[in-house]
Amino acid sequence: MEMLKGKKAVIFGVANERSIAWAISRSLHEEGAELAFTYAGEVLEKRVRPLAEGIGSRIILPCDVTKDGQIDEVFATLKAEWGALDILVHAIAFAAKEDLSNPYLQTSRQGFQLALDVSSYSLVALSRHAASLMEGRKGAILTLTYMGSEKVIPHYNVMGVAKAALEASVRYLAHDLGPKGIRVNAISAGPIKTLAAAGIPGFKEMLHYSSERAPLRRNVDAEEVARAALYLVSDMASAVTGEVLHVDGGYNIMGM
Ligand code: NAD
Ligand code: 0WE
Repeated sequence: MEMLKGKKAVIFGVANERSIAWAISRSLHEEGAELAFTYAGEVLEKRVRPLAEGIGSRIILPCDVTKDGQIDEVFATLKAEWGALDILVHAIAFAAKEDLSNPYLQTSRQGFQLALDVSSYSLVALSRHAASLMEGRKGAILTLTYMGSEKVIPHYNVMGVAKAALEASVRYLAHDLGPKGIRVNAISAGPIKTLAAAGIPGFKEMLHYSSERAPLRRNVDAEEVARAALYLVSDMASAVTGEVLHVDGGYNIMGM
C-alpha cells in the first residue's frame, strides 16, 4: 500500500534481528519509507550493518546517546544526505545490571543518572535535533515504553522510574512540537524476548505469568508492536499526539 512512500526515517535501537526496532524498521520499509540506522558501539555494528544493508539502507552510523558529539554527527549526516526527516524511532533503554537485581532502595546516584540519561533524556536530545529537520513536514516521533512506569514490576526498579520520565517527556514534547505539526507518541509493549530481556533472570516465567492474565491470554510479538508503530507514525494517526498506546494483549487493564 506504500503508506510511507517518500518518507525518511531514522531508527535508534536496533541491536539484532530480534530487536523491536528491527521489526518496526521492516514494517516502515515495507510501506516504502527510506531508513537510516544507528548502532551503539562497534560490537553492534557487525549486527546492524548487514540487516540495514539488506533492506537497502545507505546511512548506518554510530551513536551512543550518552555522547552529544555522536548525536550531533548523526543529524549533521542526515541533514547533508537527506536535507529533511519525517520519522524518528527511539527504542533505547539501559540500566546497570545491579540496579535491576538489587532493591530499588539501593539505587546509586550514578545508576539513577545512567538509566535516566540513556533511557529518558536521550528522547529529548534526539527530538530536538529531529525537529529541526522536520520543519514543515508533519513529522512523527515514536518511543517504546513498558508498564513498569505505571505499576511496580519487581526488579524493573530504576528502569520503571526512567520510563515514567520518558512517558512524561512524550507529553511535554508533544506540547512543544505540536505547533510545528510534529506528533510524539509512545507504545507501551508487553514483555517480548529480545536481547534487552535475555539478561533478565526469570524472564521466561514472567512471559508465562502475563500470558495467563492478559485478556487476550497470550503474549505479544515484535511484529504486533511494529503494526501499531506503523499506525502511529503514519497519516492514519494524524490527530494522535502525546499518547501512550498499550500493545500488551490488554494486560495493563487488569486489577485482579
Ligand atoms: P534491544 O536490546 O534489542 O534494544 C535496546 C537497544 O538499546 C539496543 O539496540 C541497544 O544498543 C540500545 N542502547 C542501549 N544503550 C544505548 C546507548 N547508550 N546509546 C544508544 N543505544 C543504546 O531490546 P528491545 O526489547 O527491542 O528494546 C527496545 C525498547 O523497547 C527499549 O526502550 C525497551 O525498554 C522497550 N521495551 C521492551 C520490552 C521487552 O519486553 N523487550 C517491553 C516494553 C518496552
Ligand atoms: O526495558 C526493558 C529492559 C531494558 C534493560 C535491559 C537490560 C538488560 C541488561 C535495561 N538495562 C539492561 N541492562 C543490562 O545490563 N524491558 C521492558 C524488558 C524487561 O526488563 C525487565 C522486565 C522486563 C519486561 C526487568 C525486570 C522485570 C521485568
